[in-house]
Amino acid sequence: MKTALITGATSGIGQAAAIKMANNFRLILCGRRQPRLDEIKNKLSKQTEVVTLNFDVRDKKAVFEQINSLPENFKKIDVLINNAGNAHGLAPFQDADLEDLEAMIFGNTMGVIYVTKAVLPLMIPQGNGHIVNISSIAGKEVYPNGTTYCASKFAVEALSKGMRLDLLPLGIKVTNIAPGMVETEFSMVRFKGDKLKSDNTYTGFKPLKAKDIAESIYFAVMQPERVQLADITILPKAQGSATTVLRE
Ligand code: NDP
Ligand code: 8X3
Repeated sequence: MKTALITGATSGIGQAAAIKMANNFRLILCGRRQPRLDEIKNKLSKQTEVVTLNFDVRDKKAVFEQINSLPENFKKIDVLINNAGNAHGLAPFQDADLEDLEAMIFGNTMGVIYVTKAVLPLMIPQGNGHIVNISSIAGKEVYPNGTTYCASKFAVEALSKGMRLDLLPLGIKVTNIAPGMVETEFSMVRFKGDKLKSDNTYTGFKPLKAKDIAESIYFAVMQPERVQLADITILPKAQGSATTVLRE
């Protein structure tokens, strides 16, 4: 059975991907909230072998230490899902909190770089593998007040394209998935726990559910070896662009 490492497996898209992929993969599930990691491990261990790793993707040392500490029987990784990430704040660039901007660039962009660099030595020897990077509609379009979140996801888009080129001779496929609005813990994090602002993000239309994105992740990784899905953009039916949403 193949082994998949999923970052951000404690909620939202990453957790839904873990649940979906437990059918066909041994799982390495990563996040910072240990009780959540324990909970999902307990649940999915009935279906497959699961190990958890607790690290902040912004912490280069922790990323490498944790991934290198995997038990020997988990040291061949076939699939990497770079999903961990969040938006922090929604404000004009000139007013945005610098620490929020750092959290997005270091988490959403450097996190993908650190985790991928740590995983590749465990993937390359097999002569094949698959990396799925979770970007966003914010990686395709820049919208007001989202400048640095968008920059962090534009970088993910470039990383996906560049990795696809550089990893080609190594037999490693790269899929970029760019969701529109998905109702997860994302807006609670973006608005720092302000439930009203978070709820308002999703009122008046049907947003995507985390499991909708998990279906596409699973579809991408279950393709025949010869097939490389390069880029998938997934929007709610009511969303036409990053900022165009048809609300009732
Ligand atoms: P959630 O807030 O529900 O989940 C985010 C996940 O990322 C959590 O498991 C969290 O785990 C983990 N995470 C966040 N920051 C870090 C960090 N610094 N180190 C380690 N883990 C981290 O949001 P989503 O499921 O919606 O987001 C998943 C991905 O999808 C993100 O990359 C996001 O940008 C992207 N996305 C989301 C969209 C949406 O509308 N929801 C749309 C497009 C893309 P923990 O807190 O335990 O560390
Ligand atoms: C999350 C979707 O539109 O809030 O990446 O940026 S959006």
